[in-house]
Amino acid sequence: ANLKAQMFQCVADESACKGNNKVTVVGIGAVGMAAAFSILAQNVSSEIALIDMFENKLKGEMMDLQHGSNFLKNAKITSSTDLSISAGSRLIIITAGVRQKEGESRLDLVQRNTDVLKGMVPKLVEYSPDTTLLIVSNPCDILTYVAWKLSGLPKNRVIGSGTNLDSSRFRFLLAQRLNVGPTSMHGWIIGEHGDSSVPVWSGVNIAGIRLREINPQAGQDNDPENWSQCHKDVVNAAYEVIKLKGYTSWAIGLSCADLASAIFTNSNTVKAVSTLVKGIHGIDKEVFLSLPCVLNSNGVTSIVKQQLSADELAKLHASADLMDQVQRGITF
Ligand code: 6V0
Repeated sequence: ANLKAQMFQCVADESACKGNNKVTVVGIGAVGMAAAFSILAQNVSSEIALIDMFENKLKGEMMDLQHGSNFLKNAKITSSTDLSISAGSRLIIITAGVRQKEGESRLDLVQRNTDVLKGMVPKLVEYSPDTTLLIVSNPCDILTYVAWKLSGLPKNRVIGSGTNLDSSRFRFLLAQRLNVGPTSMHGWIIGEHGDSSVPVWSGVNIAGIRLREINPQAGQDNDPENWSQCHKDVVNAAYEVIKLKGYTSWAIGLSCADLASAIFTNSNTVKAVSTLVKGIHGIDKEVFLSLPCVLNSNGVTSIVKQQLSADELAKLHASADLMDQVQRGITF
């Protein structure tokens, strides 16, 4: 008998042990690895599978994380170029595909990344019929729509990471100006994760005091304090970071862990994620955009009906029209 057999008396089948919070991260580039690392470091999941097409890089990343296991909470970490490694996932985070080069917009990536999804989404769902899909690859909202169509999953279980990240950037920038912690700064960016995103200035507040109560022009062009710069900086954020370091990773990785945590803990936390918005706020197009959503183990179960100003509503509709127009141009 080998050492293991001498040391342990087996009393039940080990292979029957299955955690119920398995995450698969597809695409282990800058974003996928930041998501995987955030999930592991924050103890969001006890089992994580990594998938990519580059075998060596994949093995290297897996080993590097495994070697940190002693500083984590014993999560199981696996990897493969074969999609079957994802079997039984409760959450699949898709970050595979091409990213923006300097000066490229998110929408420039649409057909290339649609083709990437075509090759994987149906198979991933076959291996994990009960999964929730979290789409991160850009253009995030369009690809969430594509993934929904390809997957056959109910709309509540196909989510785009959307403006959870943009809202975090917004809160950070506002909070810096007022010298409060970013989590005490309440403000939402809705609509497209991209150039047409909509800041809901009418609701931006600290401790229930809306900025607009004090400065009715906050967020408008005629505001002498130029608060609208905070949203302009949000829209420009990815372009700026890409210019400086080549890609964005940490903030989106943390955003993924934040969403995964809301799903696994069944927390009903309200997050700005991309969801099917047809029928909400008068939108009649079959498009995905971010709105504040109640997120739990069944994905998105409710959408918060914010009281939007006429201007915010018009901008949201413009986002919806743009998504619809781009969707008509893609083939899948
Ligand atoms: P990256 O570092 O180039 O990584 C992409 C990874 O995907 C690479 O490792 C590829 O090998 C892999 N890949 C590509 N095709 C396949 C395939 N068919 N099967 C398996 N693996 C594949 O890019 P990065 O990680 O920087 O960005 C990934 C995607 O996320 C891009 O589309 C970005 O635009 C997007 N982002 C989305 C954000 C959001 O907020 N939604 C934020 C940042 C980036």
